[in-house]
Amino acid sequence: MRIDRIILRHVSMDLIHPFKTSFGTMRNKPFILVEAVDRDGISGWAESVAFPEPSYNEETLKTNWHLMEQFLIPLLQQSAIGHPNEISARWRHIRGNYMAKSALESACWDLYSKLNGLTLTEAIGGNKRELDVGVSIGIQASLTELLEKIESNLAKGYKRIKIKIMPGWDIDIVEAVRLRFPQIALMVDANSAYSLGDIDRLKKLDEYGLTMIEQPFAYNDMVDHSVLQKQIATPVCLDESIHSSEDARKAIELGSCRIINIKIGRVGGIAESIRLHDVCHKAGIPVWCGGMLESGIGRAHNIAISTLPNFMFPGDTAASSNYWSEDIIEPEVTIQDGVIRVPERPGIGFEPVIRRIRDRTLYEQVFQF
Ligand code: OSB
Ligand code: MG
Repeated sequence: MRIDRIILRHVSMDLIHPFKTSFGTMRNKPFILVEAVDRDGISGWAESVAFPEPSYNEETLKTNWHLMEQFLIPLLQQSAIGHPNEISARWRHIRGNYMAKSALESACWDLYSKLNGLTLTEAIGGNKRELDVGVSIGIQASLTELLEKIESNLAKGYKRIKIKIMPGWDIDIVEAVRLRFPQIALMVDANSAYSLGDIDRLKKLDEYGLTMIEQPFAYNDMVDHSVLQKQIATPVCLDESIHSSEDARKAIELGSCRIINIKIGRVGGIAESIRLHDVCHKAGIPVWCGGMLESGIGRAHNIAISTLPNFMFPGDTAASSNYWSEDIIEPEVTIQDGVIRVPERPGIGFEPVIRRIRDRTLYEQVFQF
């Protein structure tokens, strides 16, 4: 792969509905779009999933830009890249900053796939043609609104409902949802809103037949999660706490979880996501694909990674229309009867629409190779 230039764009998209989690409310989604252009003018695309504030993890849109500009892009400029699997070795000495690394690496995966006439799914080694899809529903202003939202998402076909919880919006809410929808696949995500002192409260969630409880404790904890997992039957799923295949190995050894949510950005890229997937597969720990309110471009990468065999639950890979009045790709991501058809065209399989991207771009910078 001979990269001619990398273009970073600060893009901002308005969400149709505000999305509230235990750490805050998002009304729009500013993010960095990465375009890696090769010498023949072919482009590989990806996005950084870092938010503007360091609330989900310590990264932000600006720290990602800084890392890419000052450290990561210069490392890519040093010499030609063979296979995208080689990329993470170039920045082995740079700690953390997973989302910044992932955005550049993922754009190279798309470019590599296109240059070799492969779908990203084929390049990754995935083999599913269709994926079951779930939806993540933020904290609502009232229980009535939550129940309505669940109802409309079930009508759209989503195969699993995830609701966000936090202290004061948890047991009673889950009980009411269960009463109204006794049979649905239901799970909760706390985004680290609890601590070990809340363990008795969390144990009550065991009564509602939840598919899993995602990240109840601190974003950097594995020990307290293992205490909880030993006391409940519902699987604990780790999200924020896992940044690598090594983290997964340790969490599994400690018994901190029975399921892991993989987000490509959180673990530093596609190559590391595959390694993490493989570690979990060997250990009998199923994984599934989380989401970060991505545009269609990030969503396309999520679809491709979800085709690996140990992705065993519907992902948070909802349709474009769940987030945006107009996405920046053609065709948009659609679901039918709760299923996404994996695209069959080269690379990410969706075409970025330059005009729509330009309309939403606040700032851009070109790095000539
Ligand atoms: O923890 O999975 C999460 C959104 C923002 C930040 C963190 C999370 C989420 C979601 C939404 O759950 C997933 C999506 O629909 O993209
Ligand atoms: Mg989560």
